Amino acid sequence: MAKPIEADCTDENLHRSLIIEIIRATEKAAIAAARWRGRLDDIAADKSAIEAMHGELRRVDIDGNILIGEAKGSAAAKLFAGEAIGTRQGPQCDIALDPLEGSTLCAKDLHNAMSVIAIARPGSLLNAPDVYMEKIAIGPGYDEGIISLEKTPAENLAALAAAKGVDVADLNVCILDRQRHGKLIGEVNQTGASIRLISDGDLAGVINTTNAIDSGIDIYMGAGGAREGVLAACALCCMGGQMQGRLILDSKEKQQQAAEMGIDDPFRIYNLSDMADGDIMFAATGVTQGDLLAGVRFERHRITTHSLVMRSTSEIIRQLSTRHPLTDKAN
Ligand code: VTB
Repeated sequence: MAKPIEADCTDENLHRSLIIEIIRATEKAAIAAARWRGRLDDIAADKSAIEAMHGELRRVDIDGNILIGEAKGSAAAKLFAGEAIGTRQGPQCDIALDPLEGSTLCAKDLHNAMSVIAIARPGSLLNAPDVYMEKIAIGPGYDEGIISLEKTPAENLAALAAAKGVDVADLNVCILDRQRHGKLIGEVNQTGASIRLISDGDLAGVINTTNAIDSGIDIYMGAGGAREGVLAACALCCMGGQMQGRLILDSKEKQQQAAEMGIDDPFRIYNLSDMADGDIMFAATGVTQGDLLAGVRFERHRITTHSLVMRSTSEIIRQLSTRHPLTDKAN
């Protein structure tokens, strides 16, 4: 007989069956969001995704704490950081989630909107405040430490080009298209590297570095949301790669908020393992079409979703295509 989830968890490890539980939640959220694809209403898309993910997660046998979640007062007052989730009948875990990463992408039906959840043992994820984070990331297969937030963009690109055995001009750098990145974009442009400017969705930007051949992205640089930073770290923990992050705490209020969350050095550079460590499970389902994941497909008799589900301890990465009936049935 199968052991109950709690009995098969150790202090370090989650039960592997939780993988299927979290993927159900990203699939449901992605389908709900996809109904709003291209309808120019990011708030409605977000709200639908939140409701759908909440409906699934509350049924899971975990004693879950949402560490990285929706901002309080956001589209639906659910899935916010600090909320307890699950039946409370199972193991304790910390959860990082974004029911709809890239709500503007979804509203405009642009590439790479996705629904995401990461789950970990308590205390193994960075409790990041709702601020920006400066990020740099590359995929797996390079010597540790070849990129660093302490180096200039030109130094980082020269190191990566040398490690790949190519010219800097052969590298492609993914950066969020924002005014705050004017200096960074100028410096990267000066090196001769090409730039993929994205309008939103820097979680996909980081994840895409793990598959440079298909995505064309060699490195991610720039400042995006800190919560997307922690989710990206969870993904790289499972897929391999390197990442550093530094919170941008540029006001007394933000430093105070961070201090209350246990962050005493506002300038600290976090390595991957400082942001996500141990047994991490990560699931993502595509909402719109993406480089890594296809978007939700609505057909006459069914709905098809495409997901990625992985676990750091097993290093197994599954790509899952799921057919759903058009109307909800008991599952
Ligand atoms: C960032 C980025 C996200 O929104 O949070 C961005 O990390 C918000 O940045 O992937 P701005 O305040 O500059 O718009 C996303 O692009 C989408 O949620």
